[in-house]
Amino acid sequence: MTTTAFRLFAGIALLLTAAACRQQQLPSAADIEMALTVSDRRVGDSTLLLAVTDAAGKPIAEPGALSLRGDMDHAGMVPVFAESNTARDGVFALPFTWTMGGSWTLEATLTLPDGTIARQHFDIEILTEASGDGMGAMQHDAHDAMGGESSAVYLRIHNASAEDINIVAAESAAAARIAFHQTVIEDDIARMEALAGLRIPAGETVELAPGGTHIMLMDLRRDLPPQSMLPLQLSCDKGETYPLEFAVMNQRLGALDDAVTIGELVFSNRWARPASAGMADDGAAHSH
Ligand SMILES: [Cu+2]
Repeated sequence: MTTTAFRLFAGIALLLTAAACRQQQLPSAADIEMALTVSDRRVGDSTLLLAVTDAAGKPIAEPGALSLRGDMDHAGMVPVFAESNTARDGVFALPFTWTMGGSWTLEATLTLPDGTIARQHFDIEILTEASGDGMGAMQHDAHDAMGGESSAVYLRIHNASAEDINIVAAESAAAARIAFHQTVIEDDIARMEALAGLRIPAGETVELAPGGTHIMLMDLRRDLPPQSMLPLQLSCDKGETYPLEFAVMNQRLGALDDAVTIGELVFSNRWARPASAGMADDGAAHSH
């Protein structure tokens, strides 16, 4: 066999292999339909049923592995994940915990046995449980009632002095209301608790980070697009003010080279979540 003939033969063999692969019953990613059923749309435990079908609506018997990521539109909430690689008649059943009431986005990523990946998004409105601990419910309502979008601000504060410093106020032209919040997780349910301020102990460093303490911006007066800067001023109970700028970004990857010293405090890793001021006209059942 000449080299050319061999190449031709190898080429045909390759084509045949490709055709054989295509003959499996797996549809391409574009032909996959995912339908979601949620057992409970209230804060707490739920079971998600995700049915995978082909373009003709026929269940895919072996749909491979499914991973789910649930994100809340409330800035600062940690995503919730779930995974399964066992489906019955094309239906995955996954336990899932709604950690907070409000608007959620679920991203379903399906990896078929041949490595094909299909993705689909679902928007789900989760209700805050009416019963339960009154305090938590009240603070929840306060959160849910805010018009427009909110943002959260994070930073690291180091106190270089020998005395504790209490940050008691935050102001910014970008938001009508600003509060210090702490995410409290009880029985896998997260809720926000308002803090009177932030105490920075002498010689210590306090970190505000997603899933923990954050500075919440509510009733935004302007959009906070990624790559913009947000001015925000903190002040302590002795009257000293700390005018700061925060880099607006989706997430902070690694440390930021942004340390500034004002008085006895060193501020670094300053960033804020992107958000749009919005008009709260999305019919999301806000009462005011
Ligand atoms: Cu908050």
